[in-house]
Amino acid sequence: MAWMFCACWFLVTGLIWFTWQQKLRKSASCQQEPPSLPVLPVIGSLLSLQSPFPPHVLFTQLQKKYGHTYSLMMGNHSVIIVNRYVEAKEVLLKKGKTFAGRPRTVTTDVLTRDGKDIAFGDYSAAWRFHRKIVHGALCMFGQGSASIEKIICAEAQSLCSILCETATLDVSPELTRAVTNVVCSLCFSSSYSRGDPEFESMLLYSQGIVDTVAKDSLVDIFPWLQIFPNAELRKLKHCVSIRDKLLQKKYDEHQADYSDHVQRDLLDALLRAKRNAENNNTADISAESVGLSDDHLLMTVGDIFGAGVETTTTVLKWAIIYLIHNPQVQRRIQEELDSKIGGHRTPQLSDRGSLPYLEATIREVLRIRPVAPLLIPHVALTDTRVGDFFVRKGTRVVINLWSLHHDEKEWMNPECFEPGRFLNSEGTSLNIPSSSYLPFGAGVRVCLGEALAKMELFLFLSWILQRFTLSVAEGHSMPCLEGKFGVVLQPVKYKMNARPRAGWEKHKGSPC
Ligand code: PLO
Repeated sequence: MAWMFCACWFLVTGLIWFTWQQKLRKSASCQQEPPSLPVLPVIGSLLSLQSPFPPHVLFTQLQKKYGHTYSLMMGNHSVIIVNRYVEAKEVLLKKGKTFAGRPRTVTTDVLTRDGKDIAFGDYSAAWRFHRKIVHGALCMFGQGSASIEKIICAEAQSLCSILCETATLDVSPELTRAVTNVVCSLCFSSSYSRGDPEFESMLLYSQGIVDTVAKDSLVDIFPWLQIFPNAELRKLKHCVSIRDKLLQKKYDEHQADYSDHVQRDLLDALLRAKRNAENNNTADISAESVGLSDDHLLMTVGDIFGAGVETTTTVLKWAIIYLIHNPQVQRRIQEELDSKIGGHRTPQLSDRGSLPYLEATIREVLRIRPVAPLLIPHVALTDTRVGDFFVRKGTRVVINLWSLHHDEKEWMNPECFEPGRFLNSEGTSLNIPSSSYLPFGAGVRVCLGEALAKMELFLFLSWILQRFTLSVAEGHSMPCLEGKFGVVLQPVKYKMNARPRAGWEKHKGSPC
């Protein structure tokens, strides 16, 4: 009896203390804080987040009750959800540096050796230096480089040959291989052929990581849960260890035959930056202090490799799904390809300006199914404001890109797939009809691979649609339009049919 009394007493005083603390916090700031979802001690707002819908959809719906900017508690972390572009741009662009922090979570720490990468690493001088180097290296080997176009086209050619051989297939592994080979050439000057066991193992570990990392699982909200057996965390650690072995192997090979005189790829460029920093040790910047330790380099290459593969493959899969659902869009792209390129040569990057409908379709795919619908959470590095609301230092800020891209005030029928919305009324030139569109994020943490991704999307889709008409595989249902929520919004597996277009064989004498 006595212990029950004690427990009740603790519970009641605990609750009173908690409510009082919350009130104190609010009144101390004397500032208007965003409306908040109900908060309970320990679990925070978890009960209000129970929903059959994925988080980005739930956060969009919650606006009706709490307004476009509201707050909630994830365990003991305060989180602000931003659903409108005005505030999103304030966070990402106007106050980009103030909001450039990243939260540390259990799963991202496992993936990145405690944030020693660029995507999940916290903001610091070392981070800025590191990012600058990667940006420079990507510029050198990526955008604008004729060789990257050649590499993408070679992969597009080999993908088309496979589509010819096997008309009906789950295209996902082949798309992934094509995209992986582009990133592999860029990072490591290597590529995978069909059935390569290293590639098969990469497919498995990468999916394992996407399934388990950075999706606000309980262990990320309550880190103390790590002390209990946790199957997801075990799977993540296993997949990360396989990935790390692969990265380490590439790293060792590159170090073994590194030369100051030739820069074969991005890893060489990073190694050179590291060596330069080491040689400059007389100055007060050491390789370690500027964030170029072996760990940092490995994790950054892991970022570029992981992001380069998972994001572009995901967009290509969504593009194919929407083309299957909208054969009229597919026909119009093909008409454009026929009239602007014809059947005597294959598409190239310089055709981008003359294929506005295809470009508009790519933009629409990125709008309707953004790769990362909640981006990666930001953290306020000082006390600041979003709109009229006060934001305390350390608050996490989630930009709900899904809300921005489906905002009815900004987009007519946002649920409809309508590439024409990105064209002028004559359909001849491209535009961006609303500011509520940020598929690659914005500001200090904007996606580093945007230019490369756009080149790949354009070339792969134009090559495929010049030769094939895509439809649902016979006997299968239409591919699902709902995504599987995770660090990237992946489509559910589907089977498609690729039918060579009439007349293609006549003109070409190529594999089809
Ligand atoms: C994808 C699985 C890989 O094995 C590891 C990896 C590294 C970088 C991550 C990427 C994953 C998912 C997409 C991310 C990217 C960094 C930036 C990108 C999160 C987890 C996005 C969309 O922001």
